[in-house]
Amino acid sequence: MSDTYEALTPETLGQRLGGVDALTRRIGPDATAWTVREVGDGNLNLVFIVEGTAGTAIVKQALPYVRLVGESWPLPLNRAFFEYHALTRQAARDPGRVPEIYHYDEAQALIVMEYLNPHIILRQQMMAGRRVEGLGRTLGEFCARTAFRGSDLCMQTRQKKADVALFSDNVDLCDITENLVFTDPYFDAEMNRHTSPQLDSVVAELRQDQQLKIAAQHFKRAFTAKAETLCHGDLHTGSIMVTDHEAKIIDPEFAFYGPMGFDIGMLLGNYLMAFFAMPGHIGDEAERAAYQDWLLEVIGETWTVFAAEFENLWHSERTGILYPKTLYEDQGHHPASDAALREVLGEIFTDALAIAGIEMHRRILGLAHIAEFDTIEDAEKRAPLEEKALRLGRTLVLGRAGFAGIDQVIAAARRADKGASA
Ligand code: SR1
Ligand code: MG
Repeated sequence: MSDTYEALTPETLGQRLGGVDALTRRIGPDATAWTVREVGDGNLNLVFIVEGTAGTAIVKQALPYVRLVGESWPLPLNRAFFEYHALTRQAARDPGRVPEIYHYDEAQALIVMEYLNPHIILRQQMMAGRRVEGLGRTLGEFCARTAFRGSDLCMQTRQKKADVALFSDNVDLCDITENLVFTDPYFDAEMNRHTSPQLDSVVAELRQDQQLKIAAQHFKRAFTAKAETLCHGDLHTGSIMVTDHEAKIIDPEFAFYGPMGFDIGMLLGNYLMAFFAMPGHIGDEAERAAYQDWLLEVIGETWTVFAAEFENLWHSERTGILYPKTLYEDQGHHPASDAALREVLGEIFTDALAIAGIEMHRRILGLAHIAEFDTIEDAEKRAPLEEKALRLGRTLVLGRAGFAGIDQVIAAARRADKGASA
C-alpha cells in the first residue's frame, strides 16, 4: 500500500489490499475472487465486509471528514491510530471481548479485523425485542476490567503516564464529545435538533436550568482532567455487537484517559433510552413489559457485576501507585482498604449516573440521535417517550448523590416510565 492516503471503494479494495499477507492468509489469496460490500452505517467511517474463498474480514477505514455531516466537517485520520491502540489494550485487559486485529496501516488509516458473524449491533437487537444471554455480566466485566487495569490502581506509573500522553493527542475526537455531549445540548447550538414542536417546552425548561448547566460542565471538567483510566470513549449500544448468547465491543476510536465512570455511565444511559423507547418497537403490552423488565435487569446486572469485578481486582491486582497494599493490608488495615474501595466505587457510581443523564440529553437534543427514538416516525408518539428520558436524565445528573444503589435507579426509571416524576 502506498504512503499516500486514499479512501477505499468496493472496486479498489481488492487490488489495493490484495498484497496484504495478514488478510490473504485469512480470506484467501485471490483478490479477484473477493466480494466487497461497504456497510458502514456509523457517523464517521467506511466499513467493508470482504469475503474471500477461505473466509471473511472487516476493513474499517477512517475518512478525512465526519461522514454524518460531510466534507464541510474535516476530521483527522489519526482516529484509526487511537482505535488500534485502544483495541490492543482492551484485548489484553479483557481477552476475547474485542475483535481480533489482523492488520493495521497507519498511512491509510485502516484496520483489518475479525468479522463478527452472525453478530448484529446491540441497538438493533434491542429494537427487535431480542435478549442477549449474559449481556450485563459481559459488559459489567468489560467496564470493570478496562477501568481498573488501565488505571493507576493497577498499571505501573511510567507506563500509565506514557499512555496518558499517547492518547492525549486524540484531540479532535475528544473535541466532538466535549461539544456534542457536554455543551451543545444545553443551549440552542447550530447542529442541534429535537422533536419539535412537541418537545419545545421541555427543551426550553432544561436549557433554563442553570444547575443542570453547571453540573454538565462539572462533568466536562472531569472528562478533560480526570485522567483515571483508558476509556472506550463511545460505549453506546451501537458500539456493541451481539448474538443471542454473546457480546463483543467494537469501535473505540474515541478512546481517551478519563473518569472510571465514563464508559459504564454512557452505557447505562443507552440502556435506559432503549427502555423508554420500547413502546415504539414492541406493540404487544405484555411482551413489551417483559422486555422492559429484562432491560432493567441488564442495567442492574451491569452495575452489580461491575462493582463485584472491580472489588475482585481491588483485592487481586492492586499493583499501582494508588491505595498501595503497603499502606493498608500490609499494616493489617483491611477495614481501611474496604472503606477506600467503597469510596472509590461510590464516586464511580455517581459519575456514571451523571454521564448517563448527560448522554440521554445529548441523544435527544443534540446532533447525534439514536435509532430507538428516531425510527419512531410518529412524532406524537416519539415525543412523550423522549420526554421521559430527558426528565430522568435530569434527575440522574442533579440527583446523582441521592441514589443509594442501582436498584433506586431502576425504581426511578419505572416511575418515569409510568409518567410519575422520576
Ligand atoms: C459527529 S460524530 C457524532 C457521534 O457519533 C459517534 O458515534 C459519537 O457518539 C459521536 O458523539
Ligand atoms: Mg463509533
